[in-house]
Amino acid sequence: MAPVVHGDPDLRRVIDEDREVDGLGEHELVELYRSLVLLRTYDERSLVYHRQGRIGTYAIFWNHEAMQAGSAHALADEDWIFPSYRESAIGLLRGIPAATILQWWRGHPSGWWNPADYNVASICIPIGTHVPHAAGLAWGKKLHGEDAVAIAYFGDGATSEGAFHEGANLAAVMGAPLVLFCNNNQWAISTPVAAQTRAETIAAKAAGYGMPGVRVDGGDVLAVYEATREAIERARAGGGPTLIEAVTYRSAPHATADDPRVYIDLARVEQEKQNECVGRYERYLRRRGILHDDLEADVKAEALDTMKLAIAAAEAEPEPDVALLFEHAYAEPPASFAAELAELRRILGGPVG
Ligand SMILES: Cc1ncc(C[n+]2csc(CCOP(=O)(O)OP(=O)(O)O)c2C)c(N)n1
Ligand SMILES: [Mg+2]
Repeated sequence: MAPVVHGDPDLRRVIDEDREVDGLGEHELVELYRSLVLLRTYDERSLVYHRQGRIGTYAIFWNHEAMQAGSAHALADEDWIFPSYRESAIGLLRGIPAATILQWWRGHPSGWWNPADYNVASICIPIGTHVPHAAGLAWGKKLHGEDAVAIAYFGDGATSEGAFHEGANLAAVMGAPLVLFCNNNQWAISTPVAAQTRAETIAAKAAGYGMPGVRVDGGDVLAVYEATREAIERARAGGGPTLIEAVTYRSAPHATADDPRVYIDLARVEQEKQNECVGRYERYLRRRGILHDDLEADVKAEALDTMKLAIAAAEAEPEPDVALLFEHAYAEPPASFAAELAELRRILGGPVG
């Protein structure tokens, strides 16, 4: 696949064309900015918390915020979100407390939520396995005569998985109200997208399922919003699923356990950083006279406060009992479990029993 460069005519853009988006007034534009900044702050603080040993391995989503906020803002409250690990914090935009998501990355049981409370499914680590879940939920909503739409987020690598194919095909055949949102950051850990598929684009795969496929600049929050809104409207009107390919270039390590310097194009990363999605939107808002220094400072301070309170709340929760490791797998646990739990307690210095 040829590298995506500025001015690529295939990619939908709004910011670089200095267009306006119908239906987005000043209030909505500022709310979108708040969401972008909240996600950026969550991500940057999480990297620090990881380095400080306060959360576990973390999947960085720096410069993926425009794809997440832009698409999430196009949804109605009744619509369902199916995130992958890359969108771990997208639930913030649905009111899930930041402390809950931090607890998820800490492996704490309070890091799980009831999906029906927020219409946000569990964060999916196995690549692509949530695509059939989203297709099934969307189809179910249609069968019940409900208006809700589902959106499933996944990466370029996920489109090589059987689960992606099964979910996309099922959704198309059943006319399920689903948006398949691919963040094409051009890497699946160290596998480049050119080694992932012979298809010219990810969006081109949509033809094989008989659904529309659209390509959008993944660093342009407004273009992502506009493309997703169209896909959602089509789905809600009975037009079935759409595959959206949002194109970007991964400009951070895959996760905190990765060192991409041995495989990534560092010059390209530098180029991406110069044009990262939050700054790009800020410049757009400033050109339109909507953003000024005071507002920017307020929004950033608010997001930082949210994170400070969240990590404090997460760390204030008592450690879960280690017995949890042995629970919920068997109706009748094997006899060896009792001995193993006792040994674990002895090693950890806790109460025996
Ligand atoms: C079924 C499955 N196979 C392998 C892995 C290991 N794995 C974790 S992330 C990843 C790369 C996924 O790349 P992509 O779909 O492009 O998403 P990105 O991480 O770039 O957002 C792989 C192979 C996994 N989590 N699940
Ligand atoms: Mg990828």
